[in-house]
Formats: sequence, structure tokens, C-alpha cells
Amino acid sequence: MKKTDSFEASKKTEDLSMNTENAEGQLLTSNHGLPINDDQNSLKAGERGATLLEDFILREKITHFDHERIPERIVHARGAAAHGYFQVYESMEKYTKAHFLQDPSLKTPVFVRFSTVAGSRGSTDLARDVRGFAVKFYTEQGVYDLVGNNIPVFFIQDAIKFPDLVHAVKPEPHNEIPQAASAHDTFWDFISLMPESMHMIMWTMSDRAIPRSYRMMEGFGVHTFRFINADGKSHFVKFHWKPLLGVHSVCWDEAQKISGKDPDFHRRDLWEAIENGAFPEWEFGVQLISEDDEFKYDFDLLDPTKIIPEELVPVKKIGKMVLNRNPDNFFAETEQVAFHPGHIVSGIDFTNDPLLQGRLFSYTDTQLIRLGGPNFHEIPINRSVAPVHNHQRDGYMRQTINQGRVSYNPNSLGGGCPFQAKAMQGGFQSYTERIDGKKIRGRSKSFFDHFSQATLFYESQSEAEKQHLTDALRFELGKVETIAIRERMVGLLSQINKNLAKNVADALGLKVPETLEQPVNHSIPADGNPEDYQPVAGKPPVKKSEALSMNSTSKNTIKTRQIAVLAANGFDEKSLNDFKKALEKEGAMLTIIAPKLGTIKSAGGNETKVNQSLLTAASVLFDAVFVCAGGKSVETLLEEPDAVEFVDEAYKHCKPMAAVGDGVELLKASNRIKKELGKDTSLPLGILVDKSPEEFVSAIAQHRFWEREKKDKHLN
Ligand code: HDD
Repeated sequence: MKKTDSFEASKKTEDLSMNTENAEGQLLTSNHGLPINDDQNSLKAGERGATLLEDFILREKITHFDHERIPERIVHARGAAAHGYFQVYESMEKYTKAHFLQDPSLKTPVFVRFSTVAGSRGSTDLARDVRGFAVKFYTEQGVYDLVGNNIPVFFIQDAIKFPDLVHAVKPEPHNEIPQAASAHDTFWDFISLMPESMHMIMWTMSDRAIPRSYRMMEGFGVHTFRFINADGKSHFVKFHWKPLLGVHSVCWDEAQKISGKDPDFHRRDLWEAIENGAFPEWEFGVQLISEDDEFKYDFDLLDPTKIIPEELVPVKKIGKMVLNRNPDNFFAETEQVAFHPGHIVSGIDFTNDPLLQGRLFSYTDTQLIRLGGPNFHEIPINRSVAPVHNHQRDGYMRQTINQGRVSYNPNSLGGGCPFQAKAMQGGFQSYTERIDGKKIRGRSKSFFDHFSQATLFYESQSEAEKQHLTDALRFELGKVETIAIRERMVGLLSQINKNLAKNVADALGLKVPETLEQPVNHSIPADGNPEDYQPVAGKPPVKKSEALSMNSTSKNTIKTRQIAVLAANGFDEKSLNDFKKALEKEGAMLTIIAPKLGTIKSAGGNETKVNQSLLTAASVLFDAVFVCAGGKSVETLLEEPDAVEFVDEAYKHCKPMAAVGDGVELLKASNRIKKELGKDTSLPLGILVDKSPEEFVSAIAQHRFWEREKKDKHLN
């Protein structure tokens, strides 16, 4: 029995089981149930003869194969997903009547898909990119989709700009280059003309865009939504997912190398954690704002390029989500799942955020082409566990067999069924928001402060994070060929932080203009007066926000961390066993890496299984390195250039490393480490020689020792 089977079968799992198929012990058949006798040869006219058109078995097999592919998602094509459940901590009745947020004993099944945005289905997981974080709740009142990202803001303020944004970031249309990367001219051309994207750019250039794992990312609903309670009272709400493992990232050099060594790194990580029973968990948080406070802030709650700093409105944790089951079939579930921000339930409603309003159109529309017609809600993974009764009929691939002659409302022949649901029966009623205004194509002036929250984000980062953000901009703009685009970007960055602009400009061989002119907003109507569309200088809502820095994330666990153990014949068994015991007790996973596969013998003659050879393993795929003691073992490793490179790279990527006894000699074989070890008697940060396993556990929990990196002089 698989570990995951032992978990309480959710309602959705039961529902899916009606469509699951298992061929174990069964005969091979055609799609129509005919047992097949020969699946090796087509039907021919004579042994060497031509294949006959009559061969319906061949034709069925090839035809089905020819039609196996569906269009990939226009964005978020690359993804991985898992099943799980959500449970609220206490009733949220005061704020919302949403059924799944009332009863702490209720487990609502969920299906969650994580994704990158720009790359195609087969692209690398480690692209510098936003990550999608889409949650489908199968509630007793119908499907609720929270279609969010791992970044709380967006590039643009109005959905009408979405096709432009996506065309700019996707591979360039003339040569389809580059794949899954924003580091090219068309992306930065667009961005440099859209000052509203600056806050999001700070996030996407930060290490948040290269997560260590899907399991170590935050999620955000981005828009301001509404909670509506049973009395019809509304509160504005922002949604958050906070991972229990903390928020962690890799560094850019590592990300690029992982892309080669294991492009499925995040997909594999999620899959393996669940198979190993280390179920990923997130707390669900809400920021609640009363209706009366709609205009209390300097920014507009409807503007999706703004956050509400947690210092102003704290995140109230109201529940937990656990992912405990991998999909049975990638295509049927992960590929065919169809999310839509418009799938909501009573107790939750939209606001007039113009980005959200456009999304409400786009998602159903895209599923119609991607999944081939209007019945995609019947595909098992999309099917509601709440019963579905209405007068919608027919269309391609209809599964439901509706009985009776009535498919209209009102009707008397069907006794008026199905009945409209009263509010008390869960019938959805839109919030009766008062709207007074002229019909205009335009944007509210309250959306025009494009820089203050970008500044807040930058200034809330730790030194190391600022350095990484600067380096990311240097990299991305360094790949841009058009000098004018780089110059425009330096101009925009100087509105955010002068040192940031200077440090980026230096690397690009540019100068920051002495006098900082207001940047021109090119995103204006043809007859618009440019004066009316210039960004306004706002004040950051708070000076610094700790929640924006990954440095302040929880660093109290090493659960599921991957530890590389370097050893060869002659290793010291006791030191390995001591470390293994202590690390595994805390939930870390050890991989024994030796020059060759098979087994290695300890100095005492006992054999241990090798999990990977130096050929298949790579330092970038691990969180920390342990070098075993044992003179002969270390001697063998020293002769292996791959072993030396392994520790050298782990050092470069600021990972915790431990060596016992002669193991330190392998560390010294790396020039970088030798130089640092030689500096004074104290060891460089995160390097533990002859220390206890417990000290290594604490070091791994720190994730990285960024202090080892070279820093720019002017960072702040
Ligand atoms: Fe979107 C997919 C998240 C703006 C149009 N979006 C998609 C997915 C996520 C998001 C996570 C993948 C869902 C899955 O795993 O299947 N999108 C966002 C967020 C946005 C956002 C957080 C801003 C706050 N999106 C956005 C706009 C539009 C779209 C403004 C169009 C006007 N998004 C789509 C889409 C996709 C999609 C084209 C592609 C595949 C799909 O819907 O099912 O309709």
C-alpha cells in the first residue's frame, strides 16, 4: 500500500474513483472493449505485404495517439499539482457565510497547481519567474478557485494590458528565443515604458522568483476581494498562504545550473515529499479591512500593484492546507484542471479591481479552446462535489445524461425544477455595491503612485537580498541588447532607490542621470494629455516591512532538507551514523554519494549502500554537505575532481557544510574554502569542522550563509 493511501479518502478522491482505471491483471482491449490478441503486428496482405486499411485496431491506436495533445496554457503552461485538504481553525461566520470557512471539523478537499508563467510545458522549473499558486476548493456549496501567485502584486493595473505583457515576456516571435526567461529586449522594452510595473519588478528580481521549492513559497490572492456575512455585511479581504517550512530560495547561479542538472527539480521535490509522507502545509491568512476604511490608505485597495503592509493590517491566520496525495495521472488531473477566479461561493465576492474584472472573462474563455468545449466542468478533476442541476445542455463531449423534457426556466412541466436557491439555502447574491459614475475608459488618479511601494520593498530587504536583486537586474538588463531600453530602466530604478540605480548602471557601463526627471508614462490614450498620466510621487505606507524580507522567515526546521554525504571506501562509520541519526530525527533526507554506485565499505569492514555516484549527483541539488571522516575515504575523494567541485560549489552557494576528522582535507581542496579557512583561526560562516551533529542541524535550519558572498559598497 502506498503511504498516501492511508489517509482519509476525501470526498473528491471518492468522486474521482468513479473514473480511475487500473489495468492490473486485466486483458488488453480496444477502446470499445474488444479483447486484443496481437498488439505487435499490423494486419497485412501477406507477410511482406502492405498494411490493410481494414486494420481497425491499428487505426484506432494511431488515431488516438495523433490526437493526444491539447494546446498548452497560454501562460502557466509548466506546472505540478497535488491533492489535499483545507480546514479552518475557527468559524469565520462574523465575516463570511462561506460554508467551508464555518466549521473547524470540516475538511474541504483541495487540488493545488503550482506553475511558472512564461515557459512552455517542457521548460525548466528554475526559470526566474513568478510562480502560480492556484487552489481549487471542492466545497459543499460548489467549487471555489483561489487563483493566486507567489508574489502579492502584479505587473499591470488593467486587464487590457495582459496580452501585451505576455507577448513581451514570451519568447520573441521572430525566432522563438529565449525560452522561459524575461532577460530579453521585448520584455524590458515593455516594462521600461510601464512605470506601474516597478513594484512587481522588485519582487520578480528578488530571490522570490527562484524558490527552493514549491513547498517553501508564500501564496497570495493578489486582488482585494470581499467577504460577505449572513447579514450581507462586507469586509475587504486579501488572501495569503504561509508555508510552514518557511520561505526559501536558491541563488541565481544555482538556479541556472539546476536547470541543466534537473529541470524537473520543483516537480520532483513536490512529488517526492508527498510520496515520503512529508506533506507540505500552508496556513491560510486573511487581512480584513472594514468597508469604512476603504479610503483610509494612501494607496487604492483596488490597485493590484499594491500590498497592504502587514504592519498596517496584520495577517490573521484562519486555517491550514495540507497536500497529502499525488495525482494518479498528470494529464487527466494536472493538465486538465481548469481554474477560474470567477468560480466563487456565497460569502465571497469580487471588487472592482480592473485586473480582476478582466480575469473574470479570460479564464472560461481560455478553457473553451484549451479543453475543447463548454463541458470542461464535467472533466473529473473539475467536477464539483456539490450536485449540479441546471438547464445548460449539450455541446461537445457532454457526459451528463439529463432526464426529462424540460431544459428551460420557468417551467411548469418539470414542476418548476430545479428551483432557484434562496440566500439561506446558499443561493449566491452579488454584493449590492453602490456605483455612481460616468462610463469612461480611464484610470483613477489613486492608481498613479508607481514607486513608493517599490521603494518599500527594496528597503525592506536584507543586505544579501539587495545584492541579489541588484545582480538580477544587472543580469537581465545585461542580456538586453538595445541601449535605450537599459537607459530607460536605469531612469526608472533611480525613482525607486538611487544606490540601486547606480549599482545597476555601473555594471551596464551607464551613468544615472544627475537630475532625476519624472519618467514618462507611455501607457496613455492617443488623445490623452501626457501631463494627466504622469506617475505621482507617493510616500511608502511604512518605512520598512519585515514580512517583505525572506530573511525574517521562520528558520526552525530542517524537515525534508536534502543532505549530500560524500564518502568512499574506508569511511568512518561512527561519524556517519551519528550525523545520520541526528539529521534524520529532524526530518532531513540523506543521500550517500560515492565515486561509484553499489556499496562502500567502512574502515571497520561494514557495507553501506551508495545512493548516487559523483556522476549523477550535483551539489546544486542539495541543501547541505557532510564529508565523512576516514583517511582512505578522503584520499579517494581527493582524487575525484567532481568531489572537489561538489564542495567548492556548495561553498559558493553559501550552503552549510560539515566535515569530521580527515574530511576537512576535502574542503581545503577547494581554493575558495582554503582561502577562507586560511584567513584566521575562526571558521567561515556555516562551515563546521569536528562539530556536533546538533550544531549542523542548527546551521542547516539557517538555509544559507549569504554573508560569504562579495558585496557591493553602496547597497542602501
Ligand atoms: Fe492568470 C492562468 C494567476 C492575471 C489570464 N493565472 C493562470 C494561472 C495562475 C494565474 C496561477 C494558472 C492556473 C493553473 O494552474 O491552471 N493571473 C494569475 C494572477 C493574476 C493573473 C495571480 C493577477 C493578479 N491572468 C491574469 C490576467 C489575465 C489572465 C489579467 C487575462 C486578462 N491566466 C489567464 C489565462 C490562464 C491563466 C489566459 C492561462 C491558462 C488558464 O488561464 O487556465 O486565462
